[in-house]
Amino acid sequence: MKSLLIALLLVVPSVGSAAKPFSSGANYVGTVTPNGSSLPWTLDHGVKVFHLIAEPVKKEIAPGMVIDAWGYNGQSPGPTIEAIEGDRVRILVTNKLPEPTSVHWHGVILPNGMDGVSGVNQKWIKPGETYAYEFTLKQHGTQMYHPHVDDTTQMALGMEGFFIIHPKAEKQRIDRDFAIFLHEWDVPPGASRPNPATMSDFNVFTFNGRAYPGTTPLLAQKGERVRVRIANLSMDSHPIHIHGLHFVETGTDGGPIPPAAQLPETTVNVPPGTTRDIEFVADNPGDWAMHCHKNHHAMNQMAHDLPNMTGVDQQGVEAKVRTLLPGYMAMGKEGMAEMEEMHMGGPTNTLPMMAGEGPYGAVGMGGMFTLLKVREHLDGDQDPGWYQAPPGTEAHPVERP
Ligand SMILES: [Cu+2]
Repeated sequence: MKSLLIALLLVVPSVGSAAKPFSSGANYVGTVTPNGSSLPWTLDHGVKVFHLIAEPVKKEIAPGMVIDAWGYNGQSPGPTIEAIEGDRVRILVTNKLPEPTSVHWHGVILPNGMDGVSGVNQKWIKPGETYAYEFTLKQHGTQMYHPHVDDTTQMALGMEGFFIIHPKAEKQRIDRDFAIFLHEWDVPPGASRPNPATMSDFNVFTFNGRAYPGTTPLLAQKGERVRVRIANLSMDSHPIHIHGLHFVETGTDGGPIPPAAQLPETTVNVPPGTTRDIEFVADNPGDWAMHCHKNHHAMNQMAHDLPNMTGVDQQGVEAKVRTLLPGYMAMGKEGMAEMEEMHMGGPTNTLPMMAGEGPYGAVGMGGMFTLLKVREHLDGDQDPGWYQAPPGTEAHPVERP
């Protein structure tokens, strides 16, 4: 009986689960979207049916800050769509927004009428309506989905997601497959609604809608081959840097990069409107920083719009300002590192510019920052905690320089 049940479970097409929807029996691992999930599907006469619901979303950026975003199925970015090259897919899109929308399948080769540009390929999906998109996947790689109605508002508020098409069989063994969507927001300190009119002055930078210390680390076991897919529909490019190892860029939303053209790199620039796939062997145990290398993008809100006090002697000013603003603190003369340990109170619903606590003290980061944790052994998806450096392998103070 038990074996019959197991046989049935293997045969019956399963609804995708959040963690690894396609891992059983397939020639590849399912994609993990840290702080997100994959979209479940059902099978209708051989067609994989997905259902996206465009709707307002309460999104926690990190503990202490929730914004009023727009997204899909309660998430921003929306859930990751995973399918296989050759699949016939039907994607139902229900509009629960206060305005019309549509969905464009960025980089997917499909019939013109399925491309989702309102006015050009279809009518608006009005509030309350559901549209069906249906096409056969003729490629594999990392694609995206996003609206093509009122693009600036809808994407600025967080409407976007991965559309990952797995190959029928991976040419290269991949042990872990991660997907990270980049986004930048302008949320005035104390507010909860991002400003969609902002063109260049953003103050909240996120990996899958989370800013450090709200980002979940990426885990890998020593020797595993890891792929990270990175997508960007924001207004700026984001050079994403990983410490402790070298990687190669293996694909874009235009398809795989031939091996002869794969440059070794430590930073991959992800311009707006593109995806980048990188691969590496996790051969160096430790807690490795992974972050945007535009330094202000690895900081939170309060780092922005500050007067430049570096080197300014503020003696005497503090007392004078305190008569107007009780509790005012002069700072910044010797740089801003003191902020890392200060845990200052800001307006409510605002993230401190530098945050996080590590085994050696304040981490002092924010925004697009997370950790890649490489270990000899992992216990499933469980966070292994902080890396314990072997004795004699840490930087240390010395008596006589
Ligand atoms: Cu950046």
